[in-house]
This record gives sequence, structure tokens and C-alpha cells, in this order.
Amino acid sequence: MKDRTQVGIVGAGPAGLLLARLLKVHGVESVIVEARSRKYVEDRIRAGVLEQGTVGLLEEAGVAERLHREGLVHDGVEIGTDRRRFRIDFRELVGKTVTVYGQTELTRDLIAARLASDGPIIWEASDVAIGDPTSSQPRLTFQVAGERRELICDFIAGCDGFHGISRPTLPESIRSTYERVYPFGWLGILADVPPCSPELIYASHDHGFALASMRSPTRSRYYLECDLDEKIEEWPDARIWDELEVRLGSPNIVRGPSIEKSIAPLRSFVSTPMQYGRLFLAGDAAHIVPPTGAKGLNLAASDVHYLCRALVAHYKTNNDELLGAYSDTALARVWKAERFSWWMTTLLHKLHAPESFERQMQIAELEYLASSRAAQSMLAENYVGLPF
Ligand code: RFL
Ligand code: PHB
Repeated sequence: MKDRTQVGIVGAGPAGLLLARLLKVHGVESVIVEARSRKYVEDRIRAGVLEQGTVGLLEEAGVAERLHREGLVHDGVEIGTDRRRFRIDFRELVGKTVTVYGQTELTRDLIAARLASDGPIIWEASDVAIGDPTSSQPRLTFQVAGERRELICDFIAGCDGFHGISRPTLPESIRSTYERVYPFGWLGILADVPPCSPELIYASHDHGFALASMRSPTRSRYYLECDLDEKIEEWPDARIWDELEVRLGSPNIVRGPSIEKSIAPLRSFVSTPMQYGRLFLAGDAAHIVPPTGAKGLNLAASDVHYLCRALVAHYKTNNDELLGAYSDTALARVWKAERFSWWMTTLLHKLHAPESFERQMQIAELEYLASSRAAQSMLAENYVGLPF
């Protein structure tokens, strides 16, 4: 079966769903092709912090109603060290805030809006492939329910995450990759207990990094730095709660059974360029950040903003300048978020022997951050999100 659309979107993660919604708002049609089932996509537990700019985009997309009702606006974060705890006050330092709202909820909102009126999502597509990306009629081919389908497009947006097929569609000869794999992972736990603090706490401790986050006033999300070869079975809930109390220095953590528990590796990764002919990459398909700066989802949103603006300029004013500049424009912001995420990660994790020079530098940098308004402003400006 052969179909046609203006923009073929590979992947129904936040990047693909938000792009489809924004395009629709501006009168551009799309079809989303997703490898997984709706249930799988809706149940995935991932990021939790939205920059103010991301919230603005969700407003533009008309999907911010529940976010404004249920999202928690945070004016700052706390940083914990072995010696002290101090606060970075975003509102006071840079006049902006972040909103805590789970990626899971955001994904559900975007899927509901899409299915209400915007156009199809083709779930559980297999053997997805991109044909003729440098021609004027690129194609998406795939199998669904045993039937082979072909979708002729004006443009294709590769929003299929780190393990997708879009990035490898760019010939290796034109691709450059930049990567850092960190020697530790994050053990995440989700539990229906009230958070231990009204704001997020990022803690650097001799035992390793810990993060106290949340999804709502009754649901907490915590993370512990762990070794990459550790198995989840080695971390019964009681051991996780004990370790969180030590690293966060918070005796008042409310304990409860874990609803979800998993270990994720940490990686910094950028693939350039983000365009090949009429194929445009957005989000994790082109770049990965370690979660320490809470930037992954927000970067997907800023890519989508640039891409949507460029596609709309093509259709409304026949101007392809923004499309031609997409890769450079998006990458300029990506690299700054990569820097910030790498900096937060190397500042707070256990990377060096206790007596090493490097460990002393880490301690000195944390002390500087605790006492310098300039250093705190740098953190705040990046954490709430650089402009786009
Ligand atoms: P996503 O969310 O990975 O969505 C990509 C979608 O594409 C689908 N797909 C395909 N569809 C069709 N054909 C194919 N061949 C396909 N291959 C894949 C996938 O099923 C999926 O639905 O990428 P997107 O949209 O760019 O969004 C990016 C964000 O999801 C990501 O940056 C963040 O979630 C990163 N991230 C985290 N960021 C944070 O800021 N804080 C966190 O705590 C945090 N935890 C995480 C994370 C990413 C994780 N991944 C990718 C393994 C935890 C995990 C486990
Ligand atoms: C989360 O709540 O999942 C979260 C929050 C902040 C981060 C990473 C993850 O930096």
C-alpha cells in the first residue's frame, strides 16, 4: 500500500510527537511511524524536568493544560556535598524557573492530542527504512500487521532515538561522532511516597552521587550512582533507601516499595551533521547527554522548535534558508547543553581517588559554587535552559 504525506516522522517519543503537534498547529500534515506499541511508549519512565522554553513550546502546541494544573514549578535546586548543603535560586539569579512534570505524562498528553484530531500514529511498525533521502521524494517503508507499506514524503524527520535507523541512514563518510562513556551508571527508583524535600537535591558524596527528585507531592524519584557491572538484584529496596539517606544526608526520607527500578548507563554523544538531503534528525537520534543536567528531553524540544520553524517557512513562504541552516542552528545549542551536562556530571560523581589532585579540584569547584554568585548564575542560566 502506498501513501503520501508532507512530513514523515520516525518515532513517537517526545521529539516526534511534539514535532507532529507543532506542525499541525501551523497547518502542515504528518504521519508518525513508531516501532513500539502505544502502551510501551506511554509507560516508559524517563526524564522529569522541563525548562521554561520547553513549557512555552508545549503551550504553543496547545498541550500544556494538564502540565499547568499538575506540574510543580521549582524556583531552585539544592546541591549537597560532604560538608554542606546550599541552594541555587533560579528565580533570584536569572529570573526563570523549571517545571517538574514526568516525560511519561507529557508523552500521554501529546499522544492524546494527536489521536484526537491531528493524524495517524502507526504503532508497531517493523523493518522501518528510509529510501532516497537526497531526492525530492524521500520514502519511508515498513511492515505493519503483516502488510508492507510505503509512505512518500516531502521531508523525513528522524526522531527515533539513539538506537533508531535514521542516524545510520546518513552515510558514514559524511558523519562525525563525538562520544564520552562514563565509568558508572544511575540506579533509578520510583516510589509512591512524598518527596524528602520540596526541591531537587543533587548530592556529591564519598560513596558516589545521589539525586532526590519527584513526579508529584506523593510520588518520588531517586537516583544513585552505581558501578556499571552491578545487577539490579543486588539492590533490594532497603539497601537503596539506606544508601540514599547516607548520600543525601536526609534522615527524613519516607520509604516505600519501588514501583520501578532500573540501571541506566551515562553517555555524552553527538553525531554531526543533523541533516542529509531531506532527512532531518532531532532529539536522541542525533545526541545524548548524561541525565545530570536534566537536558535530554529539553534538547529534543529545542531541536523540534528549529525544525518546525524551518519546515513552516518552506511551506508558507517557500523559503528554505532555515532548513539549510537547521543542522548548524540546532548543534550550536546542543553543544552548550553537552558542555553543561558533562560539567555537572564530572563535578558531582565519584570519578577520582580520594587523595588525588583531581578530587581536590572537584571539592574546590564545589566550594567555589557554594560561595560565588557568578558561579551560581552560570549553573542557574544553563539549568533553566539557554534561549532558543
Ligand atoms: P526517544 O524518547 O528515545 O523516542 C524515540 C522513539 O523512536 C522509536 N523508535 C523507532 N520508531 C520507528 N522505527 C524505528 N526503527 C525506531 N527505533 C526507535 C522508539 O520506540 C521511541 O518511541 O527519543 P526523543 O523523542 O528524541 O526524546 C529524547 C528523550 O526521551 C531523552 O532525551 C530523555 O528521556 C533522556 N533520558 C533522561 N533525560 C533526562 O533529562 N532525565 C532522565 O532522567 C532521563 N532518563 C533518559 C532516561 C533516556 C533513557 N533512554 C533513551 C534509554 C532514561 C532512559 C532509560
Ligand atoms: C528525574 O526526575 O527523573 C530527573 C530529574 C533531574 C535530573 C535527572 C532526572 O537531572
